[in-house]
Amino acid sequence: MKKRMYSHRLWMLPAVVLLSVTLFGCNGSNGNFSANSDAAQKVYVAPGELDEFYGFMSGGYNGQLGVYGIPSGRHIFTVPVFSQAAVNGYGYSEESKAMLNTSHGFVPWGDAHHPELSQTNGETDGRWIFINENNTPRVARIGLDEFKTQEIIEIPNSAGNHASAFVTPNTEYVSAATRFSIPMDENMQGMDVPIDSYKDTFKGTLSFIKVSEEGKMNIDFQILMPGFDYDLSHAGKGPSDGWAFFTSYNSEQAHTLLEINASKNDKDFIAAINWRKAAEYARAGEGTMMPGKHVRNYIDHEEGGIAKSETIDEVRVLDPRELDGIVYFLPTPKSPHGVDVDPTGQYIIAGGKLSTVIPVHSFEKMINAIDSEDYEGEVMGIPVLKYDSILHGEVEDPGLGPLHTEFDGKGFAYTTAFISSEVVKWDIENTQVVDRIDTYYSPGHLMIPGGDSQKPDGKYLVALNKITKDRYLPTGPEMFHSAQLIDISGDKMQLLLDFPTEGEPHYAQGIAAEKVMDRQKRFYKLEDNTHPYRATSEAQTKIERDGNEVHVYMTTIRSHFAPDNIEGIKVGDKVYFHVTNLEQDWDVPHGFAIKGANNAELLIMPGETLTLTWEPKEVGVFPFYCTDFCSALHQEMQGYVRVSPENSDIDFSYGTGQ
Ligand code: RUQ
Ligand code: CUA
Repeated sequence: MKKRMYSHRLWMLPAVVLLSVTLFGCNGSNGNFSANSDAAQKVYVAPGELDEFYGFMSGGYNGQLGVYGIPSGRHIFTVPVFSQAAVNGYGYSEESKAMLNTSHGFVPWGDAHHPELSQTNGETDGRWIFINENNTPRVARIGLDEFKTQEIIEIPNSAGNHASAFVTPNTEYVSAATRFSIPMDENMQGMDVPIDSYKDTFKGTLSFIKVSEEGKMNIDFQILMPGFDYDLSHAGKGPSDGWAFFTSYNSEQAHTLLEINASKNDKDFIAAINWRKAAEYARAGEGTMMPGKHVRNYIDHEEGGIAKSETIDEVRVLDPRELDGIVYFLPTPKSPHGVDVDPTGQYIIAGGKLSTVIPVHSFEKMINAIDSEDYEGEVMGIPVLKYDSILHGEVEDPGLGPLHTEFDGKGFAYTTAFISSEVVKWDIENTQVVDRIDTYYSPGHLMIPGGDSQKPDGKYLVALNKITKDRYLPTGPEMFHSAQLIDISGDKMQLLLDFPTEGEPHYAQGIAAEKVMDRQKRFYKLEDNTHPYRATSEAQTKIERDGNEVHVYMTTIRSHFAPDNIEGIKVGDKVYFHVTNLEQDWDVPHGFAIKGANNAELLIMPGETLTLTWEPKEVGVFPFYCTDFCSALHQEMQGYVRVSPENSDIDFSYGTGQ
């Protein structure tokens, strides 16, 4: 736990501040609401009833996306995204393996931070949810019709893809940014540089991924940036639509001991990007095509349902030294972390992290300052605006360590204060704090359904706490993180519920359940199954040999496999079990597992075909069975494969042995 704290957030806070975590962390009351039946009523979703909202929480270092019911806090599902998932064979099955391909080869794990729902006209629309991978820079798109990862694109010229994946109000773009700057030059040849040449050779990039109508992603352009660390982002909306804002820290350009060396400047910057203008430059062929090898993986059930990978070698890079008007720096106190744009699109709010105030920039003032060239200097050709000219106001006494802000759509902002463990509610217009509530403990992000869109549902807030300590039964040194549900419908915030979360949720998103439920796919239609190894009836089941490769076309339906007796397999064969689930009823998946397989089970949805590879190494008879309790005769769903010596000449025989 401690290790995690240091590595994620506390690492840049001075020791004095560290102390205060303990002080503030144990402030007597622990928010025990067990006696509060009012709170209990508000979160009680009676058996058989459904939650009002879906909550999507990043899994952090588990690389997945957690799906929760709000207000009940019930964990409903985990969508595998960047990590292999033994639970259903994602990343193990032949169909899904390619989803984890990268320019570094197959990467079975990822660090997922920021989920972001697609939007139409500034409102969440329930089509997709995007999420970033921090370690091996990638962005994934999950289809909310099937709750499956449908596409993953790698981000080249990036390291630590943290300020990602944030959408523009019509999902024209998903943006991303490198957290760690890296050595860069025109042809990316001189990458073998001394680390202490950082200031001269290291650069940052911001990436804009174009999203097509069907959701397909491609990197439209990158913007070359000074070698700072880029931390978080959000797109403008309403009047500020067409802009995106990225926080940066380490404007000192330190490359060692950042906790000291990157905390020297009084102000770092928010980079304001005129993405619409940049997109015009890109369309006009401006900028240069630079080496930028990256892999794009996608899976489409209408196209066989097998993930495909393609490698793209180049990327368009726009240089603000050559192209005017695409980047401006907004000075912002002290290593800002979060940056959030209020629902009116007029205010840009930074998380002060080490600052004692929350700075609120005015978009209108920013535009005026740009128009009148009211600059205080420039960095790498990027004009730096004057803090005082663009400031709407500063929130005084916002709690210690303000990180992230969300909005209720009623003129209020809610900011997490990591060090003082609280959520602070303030009035955006006059920047006055109006309410505060303790959280247990140390909240990072927070989430209000639709809270970063133009139409928040200002009913609930979820604080995503980094430190759980005493909230749950202890489970050894390892503890899961904790979410806390807070009622924000009235003037005073009210803590309703604690629930544990999996991995480390960074950001989260919420959406009214009906926006998603109406689009649900319940099963795959067998007649639409275009998988090349499908068997859409038992009559189509067969086995084919091609050298030592054996393809078993298998079906499954309550309560048997066809074939369920297979002979003629030999040691040294590579056996592909292509299992089609013939069911056309919602909610009847079948599983498939075989003894000694070096991967995972398959969990096959109705109408779907999935493939498990098995390489028998010894002679014998090996059972396989259904892993998902599918009917009263589930336990009867089993079969045998006979494996003969490598040099035997046993003919194939297979069937249900009737
Ligand atoms: S982070 S606690 Cu988004 Cu990865 Cu702020
Ligand atoms: Cu099919 Cu159990």
